Amino acid sequence: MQNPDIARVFDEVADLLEIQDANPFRVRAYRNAARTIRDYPEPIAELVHSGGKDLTEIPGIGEDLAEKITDIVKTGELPLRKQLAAKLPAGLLDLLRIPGLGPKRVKLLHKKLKVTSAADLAAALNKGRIQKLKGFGPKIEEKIRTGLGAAQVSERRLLLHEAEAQANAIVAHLEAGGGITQIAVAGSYRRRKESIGDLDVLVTCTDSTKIMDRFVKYGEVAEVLSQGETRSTVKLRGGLQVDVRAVEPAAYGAALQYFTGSKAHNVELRKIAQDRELKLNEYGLFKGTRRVAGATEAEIYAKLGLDWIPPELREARGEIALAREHRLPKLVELKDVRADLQMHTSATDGQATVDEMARAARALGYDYIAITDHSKRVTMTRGLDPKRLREQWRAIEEWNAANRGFTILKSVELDILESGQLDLPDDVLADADYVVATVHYGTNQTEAELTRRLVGAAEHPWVDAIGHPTGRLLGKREPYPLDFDTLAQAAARSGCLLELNGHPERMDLPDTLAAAAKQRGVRFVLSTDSHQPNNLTFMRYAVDLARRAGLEARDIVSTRPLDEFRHELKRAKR
Ligand code: DGT
Ligand code: CA
Ligand code: CA
Ligand code: ZN
Repeated sequence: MQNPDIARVFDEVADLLEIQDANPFRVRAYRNAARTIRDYPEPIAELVHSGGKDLTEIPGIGEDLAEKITDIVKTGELPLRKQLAAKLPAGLLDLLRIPGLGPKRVKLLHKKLKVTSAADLAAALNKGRIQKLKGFGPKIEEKIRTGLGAAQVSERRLLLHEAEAQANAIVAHLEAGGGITQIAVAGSYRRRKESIGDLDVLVTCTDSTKIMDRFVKYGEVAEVLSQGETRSTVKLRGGLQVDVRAVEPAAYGAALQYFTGSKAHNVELRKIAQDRELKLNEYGLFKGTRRVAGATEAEIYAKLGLDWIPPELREARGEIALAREHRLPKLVELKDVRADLQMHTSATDGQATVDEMARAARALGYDYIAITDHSKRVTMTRGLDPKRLREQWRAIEEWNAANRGFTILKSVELDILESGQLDLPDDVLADADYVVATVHYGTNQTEAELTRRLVGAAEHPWVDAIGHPTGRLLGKREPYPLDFDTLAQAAARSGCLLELNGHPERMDLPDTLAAAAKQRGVRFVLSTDSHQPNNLTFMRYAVDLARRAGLEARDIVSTRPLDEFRHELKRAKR
């Protein structure tokens, strides 16, 4: 049982409570618990089994939650979840998986229209009864209609972060059995897409039958879909499907290339092979029946006249032409990153102090960070007014004076209000080192209104960056309507930076938009949007995003030493 599996139980409890009109604070407590568990860097099940560490030492986990976690790990179930679910029709929970439907809307559908299943929902849609409900406009109705079709065919995709926990555990399980010479997780996982359909594992080994036996006996397997000598497929608890294929060493590179994809990239590559009268498949690159390459990816690309292409770029978006012309970008790497420019503390909705966040960031090797607690409009988090913000800044100045060699920037996550005004006055913003502006409210406005708000903020003299620019929450909330190209042009013109937020649920900017913004001349910063020290390692996902967008270190201002970084900010040019 991996952390995401445990977290999912708590998320479901929160959903069930919310549908049943429970106290909002109780709902929030379970949501926070789910987040804490999902983000925890070590497998919690192992802590439970080893009994070494007291779970209540994990920030945000008290006695009650610790007991519940232990129940889930030991029995695979939580009595509370069962009790809550038993009070509702079974089909109701399935509705939560339909895009556009959260607990609040499901509750309304149930109460007002007696909807208890996807079939009921379809019927209500067809009778035009949905759009008459409060909170269900024509846009939502449309989204539900498409979602309802999709929900029946496709299962939920996992966040990269969740898939990574599973992938690491499976690789460790297989390796522990011995006999493996090479192993890789290919597919969208290796391309570092923000969400993953299934895991495609490749191995070379001495005895493939033994590996397949060990694989299907993995403790998290819920169902063995097929088992063969060289290929097996299982479904894990929680629904993730995993394939393992054993290949011969001479074909390992070819298999890795083929199963890394993307499909569109492979199709283009195969055409190039055909043009050279070669044949490319998962067993190798062939001239007639003779294999001319196959052991490594690099030799396959080389034989096709191409530089080796980093997996993150293999989406058939022009990377093959660049590889032919030896013009592939030198993609940014995690070690290039010198700063993390969005994080929260216990002053608002974070779970650690400024000092704890700074020490953890310093331990990761950064030179500087920005503490970006919310501004006052974000009342749910007790956002900071000018007085509290200036108090925090004074404490930060003292911290900086006492700690040489690492700098905390005085900053704020500044809310861009519904009116387009900013949430704090200019005299306060002028005293910050760095200001990142974001939209949290009024996201039901029109595209024109939202674009005007964001462009206005990007052009404001004291706004250095726009944070999580599209507002999407993966699998939960669609991006708000926005003319992104207009924002990108405004950002490029004014020198406003755009944030690549690597929080696994955000991954915002999306890779394609970041690539487009680069074309417009925009520069970027990377952040984790951390709410506790453990989240700081999410930086690797911000780097994944940047790499998928084809960004180099020079496109990202937070790869510079602090004095250069300050110099590059819009406020330095006044
Ligand atoms: P996912 O699992 O939906 O997140 O996405 P992928 O990219 O991992 O796709 P998946 O698991 O269906 O297949 C893994 C790779 O195998 C895919 O990226 C490319 C390769 N592949 C699968 N089917 C085909 C195919 O029909 N033609 C070609 N050329 N390649 C394929
Ligand atoms: Ca896959
Ligand atoms: Ca697959
Ligand atoms: Zn935010």
